[in-house]
Amino acid sequence: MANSRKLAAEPEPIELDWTATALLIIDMQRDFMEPGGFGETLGNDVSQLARAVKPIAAVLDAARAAGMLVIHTREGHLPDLSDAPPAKIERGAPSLRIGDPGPMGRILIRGEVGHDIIPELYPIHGEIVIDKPGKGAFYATELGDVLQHHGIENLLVCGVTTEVCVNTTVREANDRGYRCVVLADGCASYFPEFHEMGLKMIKAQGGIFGWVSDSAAVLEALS
Ligand code: TIU
Repeated sequence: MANSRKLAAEPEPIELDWTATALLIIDMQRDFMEPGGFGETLGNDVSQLARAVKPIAAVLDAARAAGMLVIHTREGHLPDLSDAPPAKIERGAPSLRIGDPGPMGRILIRGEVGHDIIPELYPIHGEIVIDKPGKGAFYATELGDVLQHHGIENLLVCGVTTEVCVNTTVREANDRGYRCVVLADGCASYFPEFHEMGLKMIKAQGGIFGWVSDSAAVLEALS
């Protein structure tokens, strides 16, 4: 395979054609990462997610240097909430619901400060940003068309949270035929035990949904 490199991963190393591989960074938004956003209003300790930022930044730098396709996603809704199902808005007992005004603007609404990507990982010119209304990045988005257009077969996946939007997206991608390698230290959850089990679910049964690797392995493979 031209341009292929072996990446250390579980349940086994994987040979990837880097020209057909994209870095997919899931929902590294202020609404999930910082106090006053959607994550905190759900009752979560947002400081649990900070550990993923540096590993993602290192991989993002390497991917940019290698000319790899970089795709960022953002979960959120239109200001009129027409793409937010009542079942999603009504769920649970958050202190602020989707669309309510919070300290970083309206909760999980496109165009608000809280909806945007954290400064450390901010997209640069030429990188793709996919706005998604759901947990999975394929549902009601152009992601499938974008990947097909760029000839992508493999995804390096990182972001938050491990068991929600990362897991949902990896399952969607796996069913669409993409090889998904999830970067363990580039993901995080508000619940450390869900992070651990979320990764185990992906790589169990011979890699039933994909592979699990880490930032150091990607940096090594790209060097
Ligand atoms: N609540 C939670 O863990 N996650 C989400 O609502 N969205 C994402 O994971 N991005």
